[in-house]
Amino acid sequence: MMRSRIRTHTLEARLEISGVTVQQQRVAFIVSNVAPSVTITQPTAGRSFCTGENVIFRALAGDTDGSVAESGLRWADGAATLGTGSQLAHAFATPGARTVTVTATDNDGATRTDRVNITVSACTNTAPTPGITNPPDAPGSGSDLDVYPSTSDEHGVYLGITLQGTASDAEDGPIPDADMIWTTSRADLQPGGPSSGAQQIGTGRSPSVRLYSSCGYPLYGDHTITLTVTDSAGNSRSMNRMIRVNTVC
Ligand SMILES: [Ca+2]
Ligand SMILES: [Ca+2]
Repeated sequence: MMRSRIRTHTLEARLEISGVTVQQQRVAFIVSNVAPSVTITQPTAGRSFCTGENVIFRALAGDTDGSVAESGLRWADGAATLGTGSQLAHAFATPGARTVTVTATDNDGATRTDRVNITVSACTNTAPTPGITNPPDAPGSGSDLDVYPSTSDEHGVYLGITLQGTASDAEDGPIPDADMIWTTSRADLQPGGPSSGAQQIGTGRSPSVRLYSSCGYPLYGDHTITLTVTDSAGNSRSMNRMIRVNTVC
């Protein structure tokens, strides 16, 4: 959903001879303001949560001819405002299907909205809790990690990183490494696996991975890294980090 704004400007031309105006013309023209972009990066669509559980919402916004302030990102559940900012924690009190929207408003008042559908249930066996300690969270910035690596191999420029995660569950205790799955959103950049969408890059608490980059605009090497942990009852939860792997093209 997008709403743009236009601004009207007036250009005036005047021909004067010896201080006397002999011709004068005004031209009105319209400059459009490009609407901002906004994408919900967390949670992924279709996820289910328990009542009373803190759900972390994250969004990435941009504007090619202006800017979107933190206060310009407004989260809502239907008509009810949940809060503002690029990251928001909210616990739903009642079960049911929810469509959560985030609306980005740029410095000229144009808006764009993204939405995510989630389900809130009254859980009996609670879901496990994932955590990512490397890279650490950097709320408010475009990426949690933004690097220009000098390492490369036959597949291109890559960042070598040891991801660090945690996972615990109220009923199970620590989650086994095999039930901690790491993926990247950029299968198109990674060797092997599928050519688009998400690709698994590791398992466990500290997988060492290579994240590749690209010269292709506008995505470059923007990886959304997701840790998904699953308990013995089949409940799963995810957490994301944004890693930008730049390359000089
Ligand atoms: Ca704009
Ligand atoms: Ca559990």
